[in-house]
Amino acid sequence: MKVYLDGQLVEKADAKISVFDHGLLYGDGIFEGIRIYDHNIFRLEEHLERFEFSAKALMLDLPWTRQEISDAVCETCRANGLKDGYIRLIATRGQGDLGLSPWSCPNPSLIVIADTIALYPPEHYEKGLKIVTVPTRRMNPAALSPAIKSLNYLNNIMAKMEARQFGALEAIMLNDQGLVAECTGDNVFIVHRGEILTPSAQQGALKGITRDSIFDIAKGLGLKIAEHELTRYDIWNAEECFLTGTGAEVIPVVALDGREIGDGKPGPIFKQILQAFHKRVREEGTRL
Ligand code: PXG
Repeated sequence: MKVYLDGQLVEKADAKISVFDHGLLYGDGIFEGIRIYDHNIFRLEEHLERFEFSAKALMLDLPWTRQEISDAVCETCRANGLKDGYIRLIATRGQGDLGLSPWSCPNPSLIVIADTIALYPPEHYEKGLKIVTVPTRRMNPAALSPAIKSLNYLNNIMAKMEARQFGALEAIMLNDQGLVAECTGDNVFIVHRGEILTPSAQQGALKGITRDSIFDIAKGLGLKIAEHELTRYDIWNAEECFLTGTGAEVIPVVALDGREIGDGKPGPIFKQILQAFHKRVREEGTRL
């Protein structure tokens, strides 16, 4: 496997970063997870835009143009003959002195890994996930904006570990007001009286790119969809529930905290959305 590292394609074993990189020392850096389907990179422009927004929020000046980053992503996929898979794009603050100050890091590093990812075992896509609510709350935006896809994902990692302690593969994270925000790396949707509802960014949801595409798909199918505050009560009373994310794609949820959702099986709206999603990812995208 070839990894893109600061302008060069190097062997995986040689793809190394300094221990003085502030990405390692402080989690000071940003990332994107991107999918490629049949040589089409799904919503690359949207991922590059969000990457730039994350950088701006961290005052991380990217010394590469959008086109240069896009070229690096495409070049890495081509070099690895990647047809279907997962691309991890990373910018670190770069090598510097000890101490938080980012000003000692003159050169950010750009990394692209083109590989595969499987977030959940395949049977859960058929039968549905049983998830739990965890005590770890989604980051309060007053402390650190959860919209930043930074290299510090400890908030979500804590939630993921708690889910596992409770025997589940995924967790509902509430925001500091107790409203449903999202899962550890996925956005959450419910179906209520036939309408698809999902929390807004204000309620702590990441503006997911898969989430965005679900809005387009639902509108195309003539289904009602809206952002809405959700509590656990709303999930208990939902007809259906599903999660979306680049890694997870679209996956049904059939139980929360030991309670069945709807009839405890993946629902008809989920199935409609999933089918349209699979079609769309092969049709749209940046062709390699
Ligand atoms: N919420 C959070 C906190 C995320 O990190 C999503 C929602 C879904 O957004 P997208 O744009 O992917 O639809 C994410 C995305 C991983 C992994 O390695 C994490 C994400 C994406 C892909 C893989 O666990 N996070």
